[in-house]
Amino acid sequence: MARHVVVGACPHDCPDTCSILTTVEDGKAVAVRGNPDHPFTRGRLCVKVNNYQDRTYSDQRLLFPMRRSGPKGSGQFERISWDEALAEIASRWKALIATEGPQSILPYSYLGTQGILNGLNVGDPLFNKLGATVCERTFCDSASCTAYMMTIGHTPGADPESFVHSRYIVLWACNTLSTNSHHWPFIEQARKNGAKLVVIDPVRTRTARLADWHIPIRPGTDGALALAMAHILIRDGLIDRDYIDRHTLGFDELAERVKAYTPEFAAEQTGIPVEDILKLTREYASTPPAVVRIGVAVERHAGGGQTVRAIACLPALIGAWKHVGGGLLQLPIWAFPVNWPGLMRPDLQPESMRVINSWRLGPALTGETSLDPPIRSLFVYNANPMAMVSDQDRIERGLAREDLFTVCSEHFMTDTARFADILLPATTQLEQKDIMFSWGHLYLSYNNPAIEPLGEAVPNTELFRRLARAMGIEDPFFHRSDDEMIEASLDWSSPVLEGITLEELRRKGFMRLNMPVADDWAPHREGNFPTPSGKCEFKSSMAEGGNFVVPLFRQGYGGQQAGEPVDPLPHYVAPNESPATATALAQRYPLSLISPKSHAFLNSNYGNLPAQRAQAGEEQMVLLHPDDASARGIAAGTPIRVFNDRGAFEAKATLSADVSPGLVMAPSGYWHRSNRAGPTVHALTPLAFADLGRAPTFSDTLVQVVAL
Ligand SMILES: Nc1nc2c(c(=O)[nH]1)N[C@H]1C(S)=C(S)[C@@H](COP(=O)(O)OP(=O)(O)OC[C@H]3O[C@@H](n4cnc5c(=O)[nH]c(N)nc54)[C@H](O)[C@@H]3O)O[C@H]1N2
Ligand SMILES: Nc1nc2c(c(=O)[nH]1)N[C@H]1C(S)=C(S)[C@@H](COP(=O)(O)OP(=O)(O)OC[C@H]3O[C@@H](n4cnc5c(=O)[nH]c(N)nc54)[C@H](O)[C@@H]3O)O[C@H]1N2
Ligand code: SF4
Ligand SMILES: [Mo]
Repeated sequence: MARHVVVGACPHDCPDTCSILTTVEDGKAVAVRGNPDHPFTRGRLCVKVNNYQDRTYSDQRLLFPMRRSGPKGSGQFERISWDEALAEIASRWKALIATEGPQSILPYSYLGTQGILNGLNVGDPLFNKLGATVCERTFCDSASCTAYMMTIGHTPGADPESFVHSRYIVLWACNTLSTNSHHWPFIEQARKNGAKLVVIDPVRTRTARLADWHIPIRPGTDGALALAMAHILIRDGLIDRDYIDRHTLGFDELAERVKAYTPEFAAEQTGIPVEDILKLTREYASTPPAVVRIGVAVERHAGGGQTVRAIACLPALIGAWKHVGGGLLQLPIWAFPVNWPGLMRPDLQPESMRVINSWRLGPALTGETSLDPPIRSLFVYNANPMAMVSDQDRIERGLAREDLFTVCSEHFMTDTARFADILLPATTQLEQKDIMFSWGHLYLSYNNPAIEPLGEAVPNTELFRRLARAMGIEDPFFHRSDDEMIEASLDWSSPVLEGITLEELRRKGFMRLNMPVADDWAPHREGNFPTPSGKCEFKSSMAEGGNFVVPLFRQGYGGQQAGEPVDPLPHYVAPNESPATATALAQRYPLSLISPKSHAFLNSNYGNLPAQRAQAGEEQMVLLHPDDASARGIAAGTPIRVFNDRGAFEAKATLSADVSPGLVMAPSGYWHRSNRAGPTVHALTPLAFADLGRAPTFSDTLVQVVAL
């Protein structure tokens, strides 16, 4: 029996980007395990991925191109050849381009796979070349990143491995044990050395349960807490005046601004007692090295951007950046010298480019956003909007349109794929080649394919080569091999790639960027922030012009609209929908609904697979406080209906004091077919954007719950 081990990397949109060893026997992948040599993976994969071969070999896999044979959304398809599929797509698109113009085509994608080749940008050059509508992908972290850039620039921030040196660790809206679990050993190591772990989260999550101090907070009010912390630090002289003088901009204005944000104000907004706000601030200032790790969840509210602005000011105020293991960790992705323009090819976009935001898919498809030309063809890959995007009812009505030609490239018949006219089979990570950045550590990874593609599945790179050919595009750029694309995917002249060769990377599967070792590296000890001033900008010079586009967050990825005025100083923006801010609405819908990540699903991935469903619970559950449940006659395990004016979904009640009264929590990722009545949480969430980066506000949602 021929048996060998192939080194690869996890494809998922997850900060950990684990190094995976796949055992292959006679051409078949029989097991995957975490690479013990990878300093972050440390030999362990999570519950989502530790049976990844079952995803690859699942009998639910789409392995051949198919054409719809029943009504839209019926899930009835018949097998066709790739030639037939490509010919049909090309003829429909050519006709649309000739009659209605290329903007009648909308590509729709995100990070189904995170590989630099097959991920975010793989379709951009083709759709730009065609002149299609550009989909602005602000699914995740765009408010946060815009705020972060405005304050400290595109720095990787504190090295996640340097947390072992921290003495005070704040996990702010981050459920590390579920969503970033390979960071946990570093935090535990710090705790063995005496560090204190604080978790700020409305829910007593599995991470919060293990913390030294869990601070429950009302959703969407973190900005008030951070601004009050700045207020206390300045008022009580807990700041590092020397660091502020040398390495920050706009301190006097910030000091003036935060005068209004008293601990009493913050207590009223957040529900955290004044004493706790004082204690948190004093401990944070007096226990160096102090570090904050912010999760993405903090941005999903009206004030998501300003919240991150305020939090990003705190480390500079106390000089936390001076210490190894101090500062702020958001997304170290900025360390990777990815050749974004080479991947996206914005130069191919026509001047008259039209942009539609990914969160506005529903109204764009139904025609409620008036569009000329209307969207006549939708091409979905690496995304599952029916499960993950607000305004589910409109998305479904849009997808059901008879005059919409929908193509979907997928592993599985997702809630979105069911509505396709043409379905195209995509390879999984075991069947494709890629090179990977990480947004949770500083190792570049290489994914060697472990097995041949199953059936007629193709990697996204090959999909777009085929589509380009079918559309008559002969430019060699569109026909580069995967190896040629890998060569061009990074800026190899960057100092952080010094000493890294593709050959070695391919062999080892991962290499740390050429950056100082975590153990004696404080990246901003001497300032050197990659902002226009080189300082931490309490008062943002990017905002002052009211005209900035954050690098990477250009059209096509998402970000602040050039020209939109932004207050240069951080300030508090209360949630759009909360019992305190929407009092009339709260009469009818008194409960706040949040829908964070499920422990066993990766966004909506694995929502159809048995092992992960067994772990997550077969059916959507909703966590309710026992007082809220008994007031509604709801017992544990009872079927319930969660609703507001926008829609409703059904679920099973789980009663627990892990949520405060007034809060309900529904883990995201469940598919329609596993829900009792079809719709999922996004039937209820709003379309409003947050204050920066056109991020979603789906956690600003008021609902009512009744027993069924
Ligand atoms: N298991 C698992 N891991 C994942 C994913 C997954 O789906 N499943 N998805 C990946 C992706 S795409 C991302 S972006 C990351 C996200 O990683 P995280 O940011 O950790 O994700 P969430 O679980 O959405 O939110 C974290 C915590 O924030 C809390 N929270 C919600 N609203 C607020 C608020 O207003 N204030 C505060 N302080 N806390 C709040 C939630 O209760 C939750 O416990 O995870 C990645 N990893
Ligand atoms: N309620 C709620 N909504 C949320 C969130 C939340 O926490 N709660 N999180 C938000 C965030 S942070 C994010 S990042 C987005 C995620 O939104 P999406 O990226 O749309 O979510 P996924 O479920 O990861 O969908 C990716 C799809 O790509 C497919 N896929 C995987 N690999 C490949 C491939 O190689 N080729 C092709 N063609 N397809 C592939 C998968 O099978 C999957 O169906 O959702 C956002 N929406
Ligand atoms: S999903 Fe995240 S934690 Fe799980 S194996 Fe992949 S990278 Fe690692
Ligand atoms: Mo995300």
